[in-house]
Amino acid sequence: MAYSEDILNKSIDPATQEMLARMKELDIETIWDRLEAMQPQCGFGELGVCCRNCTQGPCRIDPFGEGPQLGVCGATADTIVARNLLRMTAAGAAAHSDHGRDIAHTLLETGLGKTEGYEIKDEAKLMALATEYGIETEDLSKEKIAVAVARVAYAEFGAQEGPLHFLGRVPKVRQELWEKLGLVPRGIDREIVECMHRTHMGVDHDYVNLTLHGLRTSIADGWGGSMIATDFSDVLFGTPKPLRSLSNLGTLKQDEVNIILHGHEPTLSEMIVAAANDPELIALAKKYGAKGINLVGMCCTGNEVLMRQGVPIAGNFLQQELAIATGAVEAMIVDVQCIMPAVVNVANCFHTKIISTSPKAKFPGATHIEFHEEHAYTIAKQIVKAAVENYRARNKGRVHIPDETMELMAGFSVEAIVAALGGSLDPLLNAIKSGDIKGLAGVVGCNNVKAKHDYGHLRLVENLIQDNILVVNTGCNAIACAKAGLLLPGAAEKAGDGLKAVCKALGIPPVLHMGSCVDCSRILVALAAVANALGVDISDLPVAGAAPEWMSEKAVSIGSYFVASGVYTILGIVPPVLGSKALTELLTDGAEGVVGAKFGVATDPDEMSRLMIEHIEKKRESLGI
Ligand code: SF4
Ligand code: MSK
Repeated sequence: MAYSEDILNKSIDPATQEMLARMKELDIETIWDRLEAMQPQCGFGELGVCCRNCTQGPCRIDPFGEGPQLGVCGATADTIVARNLLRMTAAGAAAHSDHGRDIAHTLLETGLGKTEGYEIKDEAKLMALATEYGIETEDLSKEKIAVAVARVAYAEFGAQEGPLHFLGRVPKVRQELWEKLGLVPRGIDREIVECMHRTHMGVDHDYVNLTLHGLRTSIADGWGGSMIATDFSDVLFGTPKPLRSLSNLGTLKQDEVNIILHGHEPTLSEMIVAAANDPELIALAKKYGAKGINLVGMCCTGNEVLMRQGVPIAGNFLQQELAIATGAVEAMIVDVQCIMPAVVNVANCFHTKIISTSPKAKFPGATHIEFHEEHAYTIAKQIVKAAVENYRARNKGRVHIPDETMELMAGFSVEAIVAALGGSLDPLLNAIKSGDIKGLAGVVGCNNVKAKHDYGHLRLVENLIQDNILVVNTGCNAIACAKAGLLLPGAAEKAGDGLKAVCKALGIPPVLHMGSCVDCSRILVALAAVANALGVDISDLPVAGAAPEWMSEKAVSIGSYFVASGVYTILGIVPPVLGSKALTELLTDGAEGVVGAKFGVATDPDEMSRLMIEHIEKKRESLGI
């Protein structure tokens, strides 16, 4: 089908193009329409030079040097931009870490026997965590060990002194560097609170000092809250292993009850998966004329249930409204993060129910069925039942599902990668040393309506694999790659000869899906393992990171902890820092002399891959390989 230039400029994904045309035809507003209506967006905000941290403002610095150069209190552009960035880091780290805390809570309650439907699925990982935490496990049941482990993790959030336990996973030389720089986080919550304190009116005005605290806070996220989220989810729901599934909007079914799981946390979604298989509910669906119950995921809750249960993934961030506009969705179940309030407006044009479930995230106009672990399965059944009953309200004449699906292989936890390598990292290290694999790239992050949907993700990843760089990914990048077929072993045909041969020998794709946003922590663990095996720091490795289409504050924290950990990281969307030349220079240049890595910014994915490849080649040269 030929679409207008306007639609082709919005997305390169055929299912998205089709639904954009459909929504135009139905006159339903999308995020792209709202972006257009929002023009021109505030230039001060884009540069990061506006401050409303006290009521003497709002203040903004004139970027052209003609108007005010100081806020009412005397704050400079450097102070204001650095404070704003630190608040973004704090919000991102808080989102990830609060998610981690919730998973620790579920493990605690499960160990205490207070939850319904949960069990400890990966006992080996629980035991490994207990050892890492120094917990004596002899003669203890796995439930008692779970309680002890969860209590140690709980304490990590409120600790007043560091280091966090998982910092023991960081290469020694980097631990020492962080110690020297004062970057070792104390408690996770403490660092986030301190961000808010420092950015309060009249506290920290030194952009370098503010930025260093941003790095420390991000470390508390990556090596703290996010890592707890990942590891504890693995204990409760199982550590992912390679599996096959499907992606894109064509995973919605004409003749079944369609339920979309959207958001970030696996606690509820895992129970919904179980409830959707309940014979009683399937029988009810059949009674109403549906052939069954079809669960699909979206964004990172989707990634969580894809990685562990093989639940198909319907799309990434920019597809949430479009999925509802298929008219085939009985319920979109949402928890926290990346859920646009506008989904309620689109749902109002159809029979779809938006069911919010978290006490932390309510959506005006949605149905709220609050989720609590103590009655997890009962509530999950109630939610699925509401969706099934809503099938009767579906207007079959308005159903329009794009016929787009793509197979994928996901489930590459660090453990799964090591297993695919035959039980040790050696084959990977040898391939890196021989040059068959030039290096590793972590490509992560969101979609952003300001960038052509999925284009930056795919172009960058294709360029990298062509140049024999093995890509690991998470979040919405992984979903973009899934839809384009890059998560299949057959995608090795698109890779350079060296990487192609390695992938074929191991039967793996050249792009390995490692999970949701919090699972960027898996990438950190993998990098630490490679660095330790080579006896070097992470900053010495031929690796680079990128977030081609990022939009969320979580991405600021992720980018920061990658840089703090020694990974050169390129952003495809310019962060709001250009209003401070000094801070921009610190992030994109000076940081390298401090933590051995820096940020890059490139809005063109070809430029982005060029910079990453150049960096990887430079590191190979320094390592003498
Ligand atoms: Fe203006 Fe200073 Fe108040 Fe910010 S803290 S709003 S720069 S007076
Ligand atoms: S869902 S944070 S849009 S990756 Fe994790 Fe996607 Fe970004 Fe949300």
